[in-house]
Amino acid sequence: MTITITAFERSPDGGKGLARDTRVRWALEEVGQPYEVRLVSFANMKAPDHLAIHPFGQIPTYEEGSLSLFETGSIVFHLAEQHAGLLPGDRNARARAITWMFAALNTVELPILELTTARIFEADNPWSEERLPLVKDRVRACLDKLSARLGVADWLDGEFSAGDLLMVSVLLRLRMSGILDEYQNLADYVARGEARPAYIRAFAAQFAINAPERL
Ligand code: GTB
Repeated sequence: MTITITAFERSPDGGKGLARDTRVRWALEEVGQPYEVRLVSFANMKAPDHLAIHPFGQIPTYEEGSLSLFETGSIVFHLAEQHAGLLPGDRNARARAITWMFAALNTVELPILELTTARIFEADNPWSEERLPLVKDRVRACLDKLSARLGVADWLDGEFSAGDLLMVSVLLRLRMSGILDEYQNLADYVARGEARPAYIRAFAAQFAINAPERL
């Protein structure tokens, strides 16, 4: 059955791979599933056809036969359940990998999103400069613990899993801020993720659409 995902017609990041379709593409590549992409404009995203699939009018979405999904966590989980390669077979190891998926999206992504908001959307406010260090420190408080837990391991819990896929995707957003480089083991962890052939294919596919020279 054909899998179709949605992505920005023009990602505001100009192909840096930061829009959330990249993590879905990465998961699809990890499990070896071919997919098609329907590109949507900001106006399309808020139109009834798209809202029927994504109630919040966002990307990415996932369609496969009669199944439509939204939320990257749910899409990656669905792929990981349906295909080998993203979750371990052992029951407990599988539950721990799923826990890392939630940790990436519920614990680590939140302060990172807050930092993006502070750096980009609040930058013009008179209080922005005063607030930014506080927001950065909240990111560091989270990374201190993540870095301590990862230690010298390659991945968060044994083999690479959907938990690592989401954690690396979330951490990638920090690169521009310089904070990731304060944690050598996390910077290396992200680099390991980016070096995976599946990630390279996913990145190239989104770059082909969003590269500045195409726009
Ligand atoms: N929780 C949802 C999920 O995980 O799927 C969040 C989905 C989401 O925020 N989608 C964004 C979107 O559709 C795109 S990824 N935004 C349009 C809207 O809400 O109207 C967020 C994003 C946007 C831009 C960049 N960028 O330019 O760097 C990076 C990430």
